[in-house]
Amino acid sequence: MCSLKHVLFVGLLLMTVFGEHATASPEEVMKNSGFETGKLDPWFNPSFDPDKWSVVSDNPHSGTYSAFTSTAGTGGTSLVSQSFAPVAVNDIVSAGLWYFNDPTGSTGTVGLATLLTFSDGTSVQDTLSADDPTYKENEWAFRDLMPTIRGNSGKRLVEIGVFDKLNTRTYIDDVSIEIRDSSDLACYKIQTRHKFKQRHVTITDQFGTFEATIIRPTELCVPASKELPVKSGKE
Ligand SMILES: [Ca+2]
Repeated sequence: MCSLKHVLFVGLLLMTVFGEHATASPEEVMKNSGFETGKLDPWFNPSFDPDKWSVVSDNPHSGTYSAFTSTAGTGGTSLVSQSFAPVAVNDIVSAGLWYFNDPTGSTGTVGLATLLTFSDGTSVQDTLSADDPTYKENEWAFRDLMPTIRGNSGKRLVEIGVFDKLNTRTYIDDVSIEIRDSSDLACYKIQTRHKFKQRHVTITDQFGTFEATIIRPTELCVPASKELPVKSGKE
């Protein structure tokens, strides 16, 4: 491991030698995440569900449409789901949805529930309690699913399903799961040629400390996540 002095030197080197920073954008897993096709597909209701979700245009969070169900007066709750190719939990960089609960006739202690199903057949429910300070009614509010998803590290997510609050009129919109691109490297192009010998360096960023060897580099890439190796470009 290098001394602090060495790390500081590398920091200065990066500042003076390397210029542009480029990194891949996260990739959206969900299809029709904001219901802007005007149809539910590829979202689906379980066949036994009597209070099916549908796409409506009277209360979007963004765009023109959102998904809606009313279980007010039925005493029930309703699920809408989407399946997708397995996604490694460790690759997920963000996950969440917007919900709008109109509490007419509302009962029950669960404000919003999201069912997360994995490729091994297990599932967990992300539960937002109706007495949680972050729970909202009669306004659009965001539910971050990452704390629950992070608790299932090592699994592969294959389906997400959203329940409305018991006995409530509920809208959802912009349901998003983003994964990092597998080639996601933060790359620095060298704009000024400095003469120096082969050099072993240590690079420290928000993910930790990495060892690298620089030999007349034209570009240096460091991992955008800690699972990826350091790559050093050569002339
Ligand atoms: Ca929308």
